[in-house]
Amino acid sequence: MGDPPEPVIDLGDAGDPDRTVEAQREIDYEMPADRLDEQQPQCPFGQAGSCCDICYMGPCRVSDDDQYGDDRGVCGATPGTVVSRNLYREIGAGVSSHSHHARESVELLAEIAEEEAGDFEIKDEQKLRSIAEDIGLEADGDVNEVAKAVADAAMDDFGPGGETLNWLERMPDSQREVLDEQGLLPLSSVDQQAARALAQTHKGNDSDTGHILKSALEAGVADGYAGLTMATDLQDVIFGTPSPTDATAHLGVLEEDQVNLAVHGHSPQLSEMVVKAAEELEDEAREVGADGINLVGICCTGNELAERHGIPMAAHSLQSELAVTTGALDAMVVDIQCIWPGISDLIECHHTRLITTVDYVRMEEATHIPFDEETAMEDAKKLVREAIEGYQDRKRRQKYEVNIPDRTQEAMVGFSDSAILGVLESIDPENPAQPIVDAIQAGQLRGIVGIVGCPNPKMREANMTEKLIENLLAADVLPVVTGCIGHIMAQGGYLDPDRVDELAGDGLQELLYTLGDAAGLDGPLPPVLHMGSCVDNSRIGNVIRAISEGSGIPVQDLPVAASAPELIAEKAVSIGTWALALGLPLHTAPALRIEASEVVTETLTEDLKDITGGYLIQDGTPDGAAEQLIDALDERRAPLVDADIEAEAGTAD
Ligand code: BF8
Repeated sequence: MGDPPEPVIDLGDAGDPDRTVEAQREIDYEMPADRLDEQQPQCPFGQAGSCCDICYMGPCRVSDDDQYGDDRGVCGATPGTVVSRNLYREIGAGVSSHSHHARESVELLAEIAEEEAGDFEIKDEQKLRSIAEDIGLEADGDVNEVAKAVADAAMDDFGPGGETLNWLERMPDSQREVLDEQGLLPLSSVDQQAARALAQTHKGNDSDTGHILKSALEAGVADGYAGLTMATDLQDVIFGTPSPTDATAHLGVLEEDQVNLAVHGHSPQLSEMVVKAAEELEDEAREVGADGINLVGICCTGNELAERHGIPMAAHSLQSELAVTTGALDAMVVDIQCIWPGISDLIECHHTRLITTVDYVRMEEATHIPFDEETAMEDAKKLVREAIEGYQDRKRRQKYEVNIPDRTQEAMVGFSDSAILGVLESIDPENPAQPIVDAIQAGQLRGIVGIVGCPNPKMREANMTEKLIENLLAADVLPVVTGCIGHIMAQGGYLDPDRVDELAGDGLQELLYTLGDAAGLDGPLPPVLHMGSCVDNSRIGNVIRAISEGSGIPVQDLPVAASAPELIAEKAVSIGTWALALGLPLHTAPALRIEASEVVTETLTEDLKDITGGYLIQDGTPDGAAEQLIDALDERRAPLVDADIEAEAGTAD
């Protein structure tokens, strides 16, 4: 690490003169940004959330604002009904995706406990025991028995279960009490909660805007705990809890003379086994003339592999097609979520082998090789061998020149909640929350913002994420990032400790040096902390919980906020809803699709403050968003600083 990187240029920009992009144009394949242009003007009714297409009397356009439609649908639905119903459906899709993801880890843990999981094992026994304790189970004793009890409790959260989700025990106490008082705790089965989103919003069911929004919030809470937190918890138990490690980012990590194999998606079950298989088959690659196997990660799988193994982070999801256009990628193995269908078209013109592995995720033009936990190593080897054959194809009949961009950037990744709390604990072993509270009261730290989510071609050209984060850093706000934002940050050099002096305000600089020292680094922590994949947003929730419970300050009084500055996915909307339920100010860009309803807009931007403490900020500019987020942090910070001044005055008396 060291030299500042070149100015951030995004390979997804239509105007980018990058050679790889030129290669893409040669084959007359459109870039995401080109396709976005083709879609202009995009439907204003859809963007305002006014379009109701859930029955065949429509589609209707229903809005409080004349420009987006009439004031009633054919069935008499109001703008509030239509907008809240649309939003709830998005959240329902998000909670379905995340809880399904979590469930796979639950099933795997159950198999490990029964010693039926072949090549998988428990890597972090301590974390297993601490989860068991946290959710009220017996944490001592035989490790397989504890694992079985934890897996059973997790599986309960998918079935009829008890009164509420077991995993809600992982929520900060103060906020769980708030939600309980407000009647906002989710159903005891996350599967039911996801199905409820569809049943409740079917034509002719719930039309009460307030009630629909309440259910939507509950679904967000279910996502936060029986989706994100459960997934991260069990993944850490099975694959190990990340700690700070170095990784290299950007498409330049591809190697012309090696077998290049990209794993793309979200599930560590698959990618972790591919790591082992690639190590075992290194000789087979050499036998066909390659210098070795170069395993790289794309999107959240990229984050998962980087944070646990330092494996190169080749691309965020918006750059996944570009990885193929380099002509150097021999196989792309995908599992679940965020896999762009455009890749299918693209591989018709390239030697790259596109392989799907999960039954419910298929792609035209892809080969399907099922990945099964019971035959995991065997399956993973098949995948690696596909890549080795792909390499041979490339060397035999490369139609397009290999064109790997000359761009790489070093990054420090892997700041799991345990790693961060460990650093704080080394400063104050009695109370790890105290160093953060002290830094807030001393004016070193203005607040923390979790910056999460995706790279959206609508916002990429403006470098929305980078500029927002630069504004926050300069104002002594610490950004912690996950998901594809992690890739954007890694590629832009924001995860490089050497850039602290350049990017962070004076107070934050001091804090990062103190923390770096406590972490035993030879310098500061990086200006932006990479906390993992999108399910690892739960790690941000865990740090907030530890600070809140350790300091006795309720979550909604802490100067902490969330932002999805380039939101794309329904999953990101449900994560944002969880943040609102957790009591955080939440910024999104593009704006959530609620403009057509004054009631929904007012509820989420204002009224919610008195219900959960959270509220929505919508701003599509990095300066405006930063200003609003900083104002939100200052509003929460002021009473803490005043309390400190009063305490000091009291001591002086
Ligand atoms: O779950 S950040 S584009 S890869 S949705 Fe998808 Fe968005 Fe990337 Fe990970 Ni998250």
